[in-house]
Amino acid sequence: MEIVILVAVIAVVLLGVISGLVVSGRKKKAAGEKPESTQATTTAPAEPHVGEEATGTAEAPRRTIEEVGLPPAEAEAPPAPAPAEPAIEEPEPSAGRLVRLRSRLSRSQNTLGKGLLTLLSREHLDDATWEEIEDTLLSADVGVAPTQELVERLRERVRILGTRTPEELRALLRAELLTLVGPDLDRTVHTETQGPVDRPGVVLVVGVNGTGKTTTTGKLGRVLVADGKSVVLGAADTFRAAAADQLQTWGKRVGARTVRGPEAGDPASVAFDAVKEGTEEGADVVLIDTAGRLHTKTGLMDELGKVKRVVEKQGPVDEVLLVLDATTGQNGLVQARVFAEVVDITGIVLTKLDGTAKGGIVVAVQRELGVPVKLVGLGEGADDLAPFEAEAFVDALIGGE
Ligand SMILES: Nc1nc2c(ncn2[C@@H]2O[C@H](COP(=O)(O)OP(=O)(O)O)[C@@H](O)[C@H]2O)c(=O)[nH]1
Ligand SMILES: [Mg+2]
Repeated sequence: MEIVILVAVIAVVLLGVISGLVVSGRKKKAAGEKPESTQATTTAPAEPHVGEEATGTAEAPRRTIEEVGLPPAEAEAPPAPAPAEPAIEEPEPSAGRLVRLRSRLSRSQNTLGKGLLTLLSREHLDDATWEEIEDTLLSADVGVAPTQELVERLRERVRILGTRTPEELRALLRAELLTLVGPDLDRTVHTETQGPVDRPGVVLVVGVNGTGKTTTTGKLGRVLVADGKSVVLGAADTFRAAAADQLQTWGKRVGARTVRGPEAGDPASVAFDAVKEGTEEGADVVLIDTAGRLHTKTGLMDELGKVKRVVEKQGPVDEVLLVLDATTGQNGLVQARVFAEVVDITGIVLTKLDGTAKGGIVVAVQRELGVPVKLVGLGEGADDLAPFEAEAFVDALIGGE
């Protein structure tokens, strides 16, 4: 019996010794510099084959457990900062942007001014030349009625002028184009509440998908923040989650909060909530981005009309901006007409004027709607939205100085 107990004790002691050895072996492996090379400790270092990198670890002098420093404990490291929120940007002020961005405009535009000046400089301005002038204006999207008016006035003034120097012609054309564009129209974007009520100004942004509504809403938010205003964005384009994300991204960059609803939710209720929350938190302006599906006119009418009506339960909408892609020319005018029937447009934003758009569209769309162009988009950059200035625009049309 005692022998049995003795054998058992010996077995237990032996087991303990063996397991102790195994554990210390493992520790050494774990402390090795290259865990992937631990095989080298159990198998003879293989000769590297041709093309293989010799790891060298097998030759490295063994270190004792005391020599091996503990790997820096991750738990002790200061908690990694949450994925860094991008720093809030300080957008540049919007004053004078059109002058600064004029070169973008003139890239595609000044063919109009140059073409007209060349034609007007001809020795004999016969009917054929006047027709050419008319065609030049029409192909620059100026529109039929404004073109005829301009040609008539130019004919009259050139006749009175008699002989004409290039400088005189340039001044004459500049003055007439300016009259056409409307130097005295009120192009203020109304972002302030009318009247004594203390609530945010409300701006509704409408237009066909792809024209640049969300981008414009984001850029306008930046302009307002640069002017020291607090802005709340309403993502009332609820048809695609991506649309709300896109708006939210714009907002985050300048510290403007975005109110959004469930995907496929009711756009009008998101718009309502945005104004309500903006009012509660004392924001200066609420900008509401909408969806612009133009499947059916009645569908659009129902939806946009409802958005506006629902927002108006809390007070009037101060500005309704229609966003038009300037490169779509006459097509844009057709869209403009449809939208104008649905909501009272108070201002036009012409986007993509930096591209192949023709400047005449400014004249045509103002005529069509009787509403001024208030802002122009001159690129995809965050600060590429400029307040429209008639003089700077006409100078860009005529080109050079
Ligand atoms: N070149 C240029 N691209 C623009 C301008 N405004 C918007 N875009 C681009 O047009 C595309 C559609 O814009 P988005 O705001 O999503 O249109 P939405 O569907 O009306 O909301 C995007 O790729 C924008 O970057 C502009 O002024 N110039
Ligand atoms: Mg959009």
